[in-house]
Parts: sequence; C-alpha cells; structure tokens
Amino acid sequence: MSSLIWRVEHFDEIDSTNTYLVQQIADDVAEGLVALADYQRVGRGRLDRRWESPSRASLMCSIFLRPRLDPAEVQWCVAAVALSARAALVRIAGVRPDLKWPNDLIVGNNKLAGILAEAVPTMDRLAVVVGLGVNLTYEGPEGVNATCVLAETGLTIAPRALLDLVLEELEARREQLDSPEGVATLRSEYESALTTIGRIVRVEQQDQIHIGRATGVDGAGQLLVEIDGDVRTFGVGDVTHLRLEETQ
Ligand code: BT5
Repeated sequence: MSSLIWRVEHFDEIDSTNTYLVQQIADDVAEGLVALADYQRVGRGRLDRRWESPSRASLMCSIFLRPRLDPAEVQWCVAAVALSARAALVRIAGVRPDLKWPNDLIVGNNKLAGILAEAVPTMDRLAVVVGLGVNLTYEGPEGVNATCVLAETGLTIAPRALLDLVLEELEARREQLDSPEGVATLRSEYESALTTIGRIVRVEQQDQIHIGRATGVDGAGQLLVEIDGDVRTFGVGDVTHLRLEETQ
C-alpha cells in the first residue's frame, strides 16, 4: 500500500484520542490519520474502563485504518498494531513483551500496553480506529499488575520516538490486512507472540466465567479454548492466565 501516508496530529491535552479520531472519520477521510496526546482527560479502555496516565508518561495514540476486512475480523487490526508495538519496543528499548489475547502487551504478568479497537460504520470499507497506550515511565494505577519501559529497561523513551517506530513497523503489517495470504502471515506471527496459547485461562464474559486451555486463534483472530473436550470460540472477553494451582 504505497499510498499510505501517516498524518500525525499532536495534542497537549484531549479527552481521548480514540474518541477524537472516531469523530473525525467520514467517507472522504483517508486512512493514516493518527492522533497523539501528551495527556488524556478521559483515556478509555474496553467497556467503561479507563486508561490512566500522567502527561507524557505513556504513549497515547490512535490510528485510523481502512483494511479490506469484514467487521468480524477487527481483531486482525488489534494484532497488527500489537505486533508493531512489540517490534518497535524491541528496536527502541530492547524489551520484548508477550501478547495476551485479546488486547494486552505484557512483561511477565504485568501489563505494559493496552489496545482499544473501535469499528466505525461508513459507506465504504470497514473503518477502524485502533488506540494504543504504552507505559513509558508510569507503572500503572494502584492495584493493577502493570509495568513500564523505564522499570523494565532503565530507559526513558519519548512518546513520539516510539510512535514513529510503531508506524514504520505497521506499514508492512497494514498491507497484510488486505489479502487472505497477508492475514495468514500475520496470523502466524500473532500466534507465535501470543503467550495465551497453551495456557490454562479463565475467560470472563459479562456474568459468565469459562476455564479451559487456550489452543489457538481462528481465522478471525478469535480465541479457541478447549473446555471439557469441546473447543469453544471467544470473540470478546477478559482473559486471565491461570497457574495450575488456581485451576484446582
Ligand atoms: C485497554 O483496555 O487496555 C485499552 C487501553 C487503550 C488505551 C489507549 S491510549 C490512546 C487511546 N485513546 C483512548 O482513550 N484509549 C486508547 P482494557 O483491557 O479494558 O484495560 C483497562 C484496564 O487496564 C483498567 O480497568 C485498569 O485496570 C488497567 N489500566 C488502566 N490504566 C493502565 C495503565 N496505564 N497501565 C496498565 N494498566 C492500566
């Protein structure tokens, strides 16, 4: 996709880069628009959760993509951004987080980054805003298992420097989103980075809890979990990696 040009809008302060970008999306807006904020008043996680960070202490950005995917395949956008962030973190700081399905980058058991993808209805192809928060010098809110690049490496990284590498890494993966062959390549990179696979997991969905062994992801990036001999497919949910003693 040689026509893809990243256009970064930088804000000292904003409510949420995702909210802003979703509002900007119209049929004539080309993909590649990126919002970057030093501080978010209402940084958002999934459901009604929050992404918290002091000013410039995490990378807070959102990226607008228009891939040739079905709405049910939005998870591949999450995968593309997560893998790009991971590769960028290796290059800039030498830290290689694992991916935790569906939307976290973790080091050990601690969350380093989170992703929030939102599909926007338009007349044209699928439009997706992918928000990325990466802790740089902030170790996350009280009581949350979280970490940051500074704590892991001793390095203080500027948000913009990391963003530029994420976008560079995303160029090739963005192209993969447009063809079944590309998605297959992305899927194998995703499966090898997903530490969830092979683990005993607890999947929480609203009022239901399921426990089983994660065996892989399907063609839409949904998590496959073997529960009592049956393989169940999960498109959404909060996953906890369990230690063996927690399953007994
Ligand atoms: C996420 O949701 O992890 C998605 C985070 C996406 C944030 C980016 S920042 C730029 C863009 N604009 C936005 O408004 N959002 C995106 P979820 O899996 O639901 O996790 C949310 C939970 O993570 C919270 O309930 C807290 O427990 C925890 N949390 C909040 N801030 C954190 C932080 N800085 N580091 C680690 N964990 C955090």
